[in-house]
Amino acid sequence: MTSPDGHPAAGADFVVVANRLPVDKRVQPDGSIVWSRSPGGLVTALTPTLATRSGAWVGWSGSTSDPDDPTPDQPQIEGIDLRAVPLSDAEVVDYYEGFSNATLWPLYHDVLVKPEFRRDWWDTYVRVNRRFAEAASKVAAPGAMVWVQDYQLQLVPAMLRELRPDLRIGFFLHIPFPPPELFSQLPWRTELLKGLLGADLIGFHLPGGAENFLTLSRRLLGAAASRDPVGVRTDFGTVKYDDRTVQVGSFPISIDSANVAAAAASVADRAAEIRAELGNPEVLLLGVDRLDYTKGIDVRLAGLDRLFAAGRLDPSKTMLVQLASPSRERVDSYIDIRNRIEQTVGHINGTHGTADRPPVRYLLKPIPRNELLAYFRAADVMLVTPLRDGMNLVAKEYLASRDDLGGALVLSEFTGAAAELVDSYLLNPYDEASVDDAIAGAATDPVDVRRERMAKLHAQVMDNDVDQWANSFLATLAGPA
Ligand code: ADQ
Repeated sequence: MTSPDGHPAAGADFVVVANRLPVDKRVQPDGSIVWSRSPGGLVTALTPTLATRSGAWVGWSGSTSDPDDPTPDQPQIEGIDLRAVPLSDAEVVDYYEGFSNATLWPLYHDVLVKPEFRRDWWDTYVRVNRRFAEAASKVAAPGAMVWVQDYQLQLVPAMLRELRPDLRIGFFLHIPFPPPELFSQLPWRTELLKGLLGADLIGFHLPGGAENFLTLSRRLLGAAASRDPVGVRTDFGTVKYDDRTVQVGSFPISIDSANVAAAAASVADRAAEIRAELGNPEVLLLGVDRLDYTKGIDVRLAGLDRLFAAGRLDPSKTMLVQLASPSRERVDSYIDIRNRIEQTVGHINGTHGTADRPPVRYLLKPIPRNELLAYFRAADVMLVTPLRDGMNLVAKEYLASRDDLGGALVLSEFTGAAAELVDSYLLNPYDEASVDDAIAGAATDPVDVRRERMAKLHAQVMDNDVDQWANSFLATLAGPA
């Protein structure tokens, strides 16, 4: 049933719009397809809200389809109304791998690699964003709340507002929002800002991102933008644009801490087994990342190489396990970083190892959830060394896993997480001495020093979980009661 102006009279009161649906596809040996819920924190955080409010989730299923195919993917899982947005192979190349991950991703991460600015990618980004906006407009009930996620969909808020001015629209950016000098490189910078300003509330992890956004709105659009700080966790400002007032704020994301802590405690035996399988090293270092040039896997490997060479760590007693999950494998800069990492691992093992005991173990594959938690529980030192990262959930997962108060966290200042996790071993990834000192300190400080730090960090993550993040964003979006 539709109302006179074409939108559904009945529909979802709460709609999440994200690049991906929260599902994984498996093709059975007989060719049939099975969908399972993917384990991300976002879906865990939003499931209760989606269930209580008649919610829907709009996104891409992850597999491409022929736009003329009469039977596109229709994934189904229990509890969430999924609305698949189809993408063709060519659109994945131009919208996802191209504009999202070879233009916006490097531009928003300090230009660590040179962003490519291509008109054809931009055109596809616009077209695909419109498709997402149309899908959301069809499923949202009158006056519904819609929450658009992340850098792949920055034009959706304005496109959706044009289709459905009755909606309450929120947007959250999961990656850093860059300083004006970098953002201004983008040939389509004003279009992108206007796209975001279609929202009623725009959220960033940190006040710095919000601040950059306010400055850019003022400079590029001449909008009246002001800052109204009310504390570190909720730092609000407003932009007046197009006869509307848009709220801007910071909402540091977190994880489902209690579930992670309970699941990690239940795999303590497996953690001991992992250490034994690795030959019971005196110090077990761990890295866990999507294989991405922003994550600084090369930074920690170079640090380890120097610490071995200088005799500050003993390669016969120290081991690094680096777990990397493959990511964006067809994008050139990802092929480059993979080659560099594999070469450095070979160099360290060849130089500092013995035939039966290479000091670095490197796995390039996704690790099942409980096994990953067992690794967290087994590690003496967790190495999180990005050159730039919006938040970094691995650091928080590690801390939640350590209710035994064992272990130590080495954390780059260039992560969003560093703003909250001030008791970790902080380092500047651009400063070799700082990298080496942080790793060596975390590996060799007295146990009581490390325990004291871990007690504070564990409590921090247990007290600030993803439910709070979602609730505070949605309460702000809903406005005063
Ligand atoms: P990501 O860049 O993907 O997220 P992150 O926040 O660290 O980075 O989350 C990665 C997730 O993948 C974690 O849940 C981690 O456990 C999992 N993972 C990593 N390596 C794995 C492996 N080898 N096997 C299995 N699982 C693995 C983006 C931003 C971040 C921001 C989040 C959320 O780049 O800065 O924290 O969104 O907003």
